[in-house]
Amino acid sequence: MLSEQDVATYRRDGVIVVPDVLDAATVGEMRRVVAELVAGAAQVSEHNDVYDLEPSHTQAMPRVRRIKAPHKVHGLFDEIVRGQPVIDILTKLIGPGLRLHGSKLNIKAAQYGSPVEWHQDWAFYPHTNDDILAIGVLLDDTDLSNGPMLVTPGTHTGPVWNHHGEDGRFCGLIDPEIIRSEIDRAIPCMGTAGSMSFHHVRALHGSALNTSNRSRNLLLYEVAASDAWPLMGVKDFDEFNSRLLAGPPVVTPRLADVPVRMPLPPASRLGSIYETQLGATKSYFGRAA
Ligand SMILES: O=C(O)CCC(=O)C(=O)O
Repeated sequence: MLSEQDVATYRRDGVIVVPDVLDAATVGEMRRVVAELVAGAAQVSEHNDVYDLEPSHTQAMPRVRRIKAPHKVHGLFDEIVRGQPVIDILTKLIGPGLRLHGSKLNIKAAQYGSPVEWHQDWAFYPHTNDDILAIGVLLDDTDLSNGPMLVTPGTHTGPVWNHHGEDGRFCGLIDPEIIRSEIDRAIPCMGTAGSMSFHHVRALHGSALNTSNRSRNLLLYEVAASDAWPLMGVKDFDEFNSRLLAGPPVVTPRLADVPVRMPLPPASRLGSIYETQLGATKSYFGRAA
């Protein structure tokens, strides 16, 4: 599924899209589960461990911005990331040892799905080395009209930008003024539903408000080489190892010469990237209503 050319492109650009990794039946089943989860938000009036809600959410009209940690919420999402097609691709990009760092399902609904401001994932979870990437599973056909994720090629080998706000706290976004030329070079991750993007943990990316009449749901899995250890520490070693996707537990982290900024002091608003970024005064894409 992944050619040598794809691997070379990933190493050069820090981003690739692999078409049609999942078949239509699997995508259909995932959409059914997502619709069920969104309907379940009618029971909820505030963000909780499962739901991050759109600012305009009401119980009468449930509007979900994100399902947090979907691999813990429904077995199907855990199966997908452990499936052979995904493991084969990951092994070529960052393997052989692999550990799931986390997952999230960004539900960018038609007409109001929230933007995500420009950032590098690396600023949120620095590790001892940067053999880490995020998989973006396209659950909808995605093109320029419905808010694709935008990634700037080559930024995965550049600096880690400041993601702190004027109050000195981590705020999860970069002042757009200082990355204007990188924003201008960004490319959209587009494709048919079932395709997957793979972007390096240091790659600069963001995405606009969805103003189209089609949803743009994106299931993200963050995966690290198993010898990349989080600099913020490991609280529960058994839980840490339960997220291994391939290879044995590792107690000898690999240390690489990588630029690091710690996400400290922590954001004033925690819970999701959307909340964290609200702590900033700057915005490139504008706020959702
Ligand atoms: O949903 C998107 O387009 C961007 C996702 C992202 O960068 C994130 O949630 O960290």
